[in-house]
Amino acid sequence: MKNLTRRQFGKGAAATAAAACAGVSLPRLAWGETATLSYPRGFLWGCATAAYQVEGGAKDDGRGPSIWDTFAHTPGKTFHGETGDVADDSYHLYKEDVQLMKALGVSTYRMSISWSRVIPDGAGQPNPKGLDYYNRVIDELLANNITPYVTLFHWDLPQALDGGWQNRATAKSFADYAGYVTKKLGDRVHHFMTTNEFVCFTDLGYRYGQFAPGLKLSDGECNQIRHHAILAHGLGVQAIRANTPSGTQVGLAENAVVFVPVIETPEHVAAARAATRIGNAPFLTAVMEGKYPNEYLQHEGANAPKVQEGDMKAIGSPVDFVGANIYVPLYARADDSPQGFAVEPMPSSYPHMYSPWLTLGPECIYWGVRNVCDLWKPKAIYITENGTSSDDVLTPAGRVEDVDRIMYLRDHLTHLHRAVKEGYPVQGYFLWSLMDNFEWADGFSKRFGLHYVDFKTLKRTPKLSAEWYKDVIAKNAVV
Ligand code: GBH
Repeated sequence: MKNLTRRQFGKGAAATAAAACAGVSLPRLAWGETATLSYPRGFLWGCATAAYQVEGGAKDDGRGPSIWDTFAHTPGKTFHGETGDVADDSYHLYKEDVQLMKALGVSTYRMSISWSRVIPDGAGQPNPKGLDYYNRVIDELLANNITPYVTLFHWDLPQALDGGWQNRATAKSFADYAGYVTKKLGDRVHHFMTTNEFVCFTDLGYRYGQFAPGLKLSDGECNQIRHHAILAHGLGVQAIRANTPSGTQVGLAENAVVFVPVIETPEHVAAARAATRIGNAPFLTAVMEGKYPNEYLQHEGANAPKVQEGDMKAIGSPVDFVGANIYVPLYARADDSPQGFAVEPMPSSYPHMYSPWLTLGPECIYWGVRNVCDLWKPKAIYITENGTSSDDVLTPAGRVEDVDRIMYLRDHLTHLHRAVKEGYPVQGYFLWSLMDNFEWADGFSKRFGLHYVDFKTLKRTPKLSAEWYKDVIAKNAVV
């Protein structure tokens, strides 16, 4: 009798049991050979950071204040009143940071631009010295064969913009800024993301007050702010296209809520997909469909956003890729409700990483990709962030043994491999983060880096997870 191929072997328990009964010897790997999960050739391995979290240099060379400077300097808003005034001082140490990346072997770096460094008042007069910093960083990356992926807005809104995201004019100012910067950088940068994580700079900033500007407005006001945010994205896409060479890839980085089917059966899979569409209605769904789902508008009723002629068309401007920031799952199941799904409450015993919100469930990275691709068929998708905090301790020997971070990353990359293998167009993975940095309201109390940063001396030390990621990149595989 013929040996089963490894593929047939994979077909399941029934085949295996049948083969065992028939006394068939199954092919095995040679001793010492390992069954690694290889990624495709050309898969992009990278790291991510954001301007306010790493740069410091808050007042250098004419940078204007952002709402995060104001918020962090307001007593009681961040952990121990910590601010991004100095952070990792990447403003001065960027060459060292590029060498950290080079040592890891990453081929790409996702960074963001501080709007108020480039246009201190948010609108009007640019500050060439601010732009020069980004020219230097980009040239240094390219000289080291690292491809920059640039986010234009990662929450640090210029303080001077009247009314912030409450003001519709901010969307237009963003588009002007996006057009200006991409025109200057577009000769060397070919991948731009407009905004990072709508919900964080709208709801968390204006509805729940946890993030800058720290307001607690009403649902209706918040819906309008969300609308201005996605409008900024859409007008931004148009401005970038108008100012960059054809072929420039434009997308966004979004932390769409990831719904995982409780059990992988057709009805629960469909429920998770439907939940993805409705659960992200004001953000990614509106962007990908150029329309708010009726369910959302009906649900919000009088609180629904006021939409002007042409807004939805701009919002739905085609993107070249979706960037997905994926950290945590939510579980969905099919039910008899009109919407056809229910979201499971998380039991109090559900495990999490060092940050309480970082609940485990590494299959979220697979379902995040699959739901988005099945719903909207983007041409390309990147994991623009994934990573974890850990209670890292630098030993006297100068080591950080962050085995919990390695566990988290290994599990996620194992599940991401499934998406790649099934043919979803996953082009790359950006690990959050290159180094410990200013973790917003958590200040410096939550470390997400592959490199430990001593925030007094600014010395960077690779953690065990950096060695681990370097090995993944070298093998282009997860073991
Ligand atoms: C991303 O946000 C950000 O893009 C990045 O800047 C950040 O450093 C990184 O992840 C790690 O957090 O304290 O329970 O109120 C991830 C989404 C939204 C997760 C805000 C934490 C606060 C939850 N974040 N959320 S809680």
